[in-house]
Amino acid sequence: DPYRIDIVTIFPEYLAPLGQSLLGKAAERGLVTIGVHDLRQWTDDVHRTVDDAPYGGGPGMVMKPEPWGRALDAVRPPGTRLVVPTPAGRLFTQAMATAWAAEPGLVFACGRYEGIDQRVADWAAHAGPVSEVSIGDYVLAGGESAVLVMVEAVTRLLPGVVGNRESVEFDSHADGLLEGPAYTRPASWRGHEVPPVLLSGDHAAIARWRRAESLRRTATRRPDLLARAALTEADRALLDG
Ligand code: 6GU
Repeated sequence: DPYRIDIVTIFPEYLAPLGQSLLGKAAERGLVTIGVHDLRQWTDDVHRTVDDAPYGGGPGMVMKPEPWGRALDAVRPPGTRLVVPTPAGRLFTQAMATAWAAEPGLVFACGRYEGIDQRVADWAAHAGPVSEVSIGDYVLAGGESAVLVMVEAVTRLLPGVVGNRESVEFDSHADGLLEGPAYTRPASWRGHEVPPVLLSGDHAAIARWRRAESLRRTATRRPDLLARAALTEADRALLDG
């Protein structure tokens, strides 16, 4: 069966890019099925109201629970993970993308304004796992662009979606480290040279050099990742050297 993704939003047009490029091809090939649903179809008033003022006062509006309850009753297969994008969530990681790609599918609930009434996520836990996640330490106007990011991260891990399996195994973050630099022809360009080891034909030396670049780059740019990475004695020697 194809991997099934359903997205509920008040801005379905925002998800149009999901029909493009890698994902569009995966859908055409029957590897993934994506449904985008307008939350307003589950409103019950003439104004199709989806939000209301927060209890306790304060700025902004909160999304009402009733349309969300009806939407999830309609689109969420029992047991399917519900992902709620929110800047107040746990940080989305490559490890989550890998775990989610091994499940049968996902449902995304996109909030706008000041978020969705908390009882929706709390209630939804009766029917399966619920993940409230953020894609980084900055604030977006809504969850739609975060869903584009997460859907791309998950679907490129599905069997058959990316042609070259190795390009997934050697990704930045796959081993907890950043990838080092990549080069192609010409060997000399505007006074900048390709590192000579890459032209040497010495595969062991190239592998050692790449590991050292990956470690050095991670130490400089993401010391937080390096602190968590499983390093060998050889890695420590490369870092010191
Ligand atoms: Cl998932 N949603 C919103 N609105 N802002 C964010 C975010 C999500 N992740 C980072 N900032």
